[in-house]
Amino acid sequence: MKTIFSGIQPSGTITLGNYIGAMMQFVELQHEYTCYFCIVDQHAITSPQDRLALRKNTKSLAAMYAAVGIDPAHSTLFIQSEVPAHAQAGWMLQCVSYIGELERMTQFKDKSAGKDGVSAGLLTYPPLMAADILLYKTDLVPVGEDQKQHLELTRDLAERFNKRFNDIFTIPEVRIPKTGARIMSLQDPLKKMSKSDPNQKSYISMLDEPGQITKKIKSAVTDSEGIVRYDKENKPGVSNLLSIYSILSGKTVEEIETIYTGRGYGDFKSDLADVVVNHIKPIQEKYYELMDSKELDLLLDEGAAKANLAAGKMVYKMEKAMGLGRKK
Ligand code: ATP
Ligand code: LTN
Repeated sequence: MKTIFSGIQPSGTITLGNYIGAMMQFVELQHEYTCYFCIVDQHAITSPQDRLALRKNTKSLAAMYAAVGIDPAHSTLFIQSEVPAHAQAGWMLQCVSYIGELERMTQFKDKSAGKDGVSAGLLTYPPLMAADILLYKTDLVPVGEDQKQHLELTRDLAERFNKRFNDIFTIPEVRIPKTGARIMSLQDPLKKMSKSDPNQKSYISMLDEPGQITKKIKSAVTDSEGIVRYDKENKPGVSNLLSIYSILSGKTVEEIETIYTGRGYGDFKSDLADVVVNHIKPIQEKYYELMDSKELDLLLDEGAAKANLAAGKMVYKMEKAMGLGRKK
């Protein structure tokens, strides 16, 4: 069986963008692959985090992974900082990365733009991500569109390491969903929906209550044409809502356009709110059940044990290849 690895940062509550772009793929793929899903808390601290909030978000993300359907019978779910091999491999891969290529990463440019006190960790974020992936001999990495560049760098680093030291890494492929790879902000449809956006109206959290969801969708930015029609270039707001509607309802965009012919945005938005609420409701129920149980800790303990075993072996190989310590 081929292997999948993916990670999500516990940097806030999961959004509908994370769910559609990443988690929906995970659930679908877990039956066909050996899967590792990670809560990348070491990536989250590349931007300032409140200690208690980070802990809470870490547990919450674990519960959300399980609530959407990540099944421990098929997938290994674990916390990055509980597997020291990630930091060890991350350091080794930093030493084969060039500062120039890290400075060219658009996520680094976006997150550091205009900020004082940008951490060195924000710059060296990609080699840690490469470590996450390469430690497990990963074949496929399901992510949203925004992570494509990081995946290209991961492949470059793996090839460079293989050539320079020893041929130990599998070169991973990226998997980006055909639709929903980039769910946009409800307030600025030219920006991606992001859980660390200071404007809460810009995203739907997977834990929002029905009333909040309806309010956020009703205030989503559209245009003045008044026609429900997919046109990403000229109607980015409506097109984004159409994508969400289509993915969560299983109807094609054309079918939805037909339903709303001759009707305004009001009806469309109100039905979309129902679609989102009905889709999220069972996930939320499962989530709250898990948050109250001891199941999560057991699941994460088991996940960390399995991940440590696999990742420890690869760190050994990396250190040996580079000549670290006394490994022969
Ligand atoms: P942050 O805002 O803290 O940087 P984020 O919301 O962008 O976080 P990540 O933890 O960086 O989320 O991403 C987790 C996964 O969700 C990644 O695979 C990423 O590609 C995907 N993802 C994030 N935002 C979106 C989006 N708006 N549409 C589709 N996929 C997304
Ligand atoms: N960089 C990713 C999160 C992430 C990840 C990974 C994704 C960290 N390590 C390994 C896939 C594979 C992000 O910001 N979304």
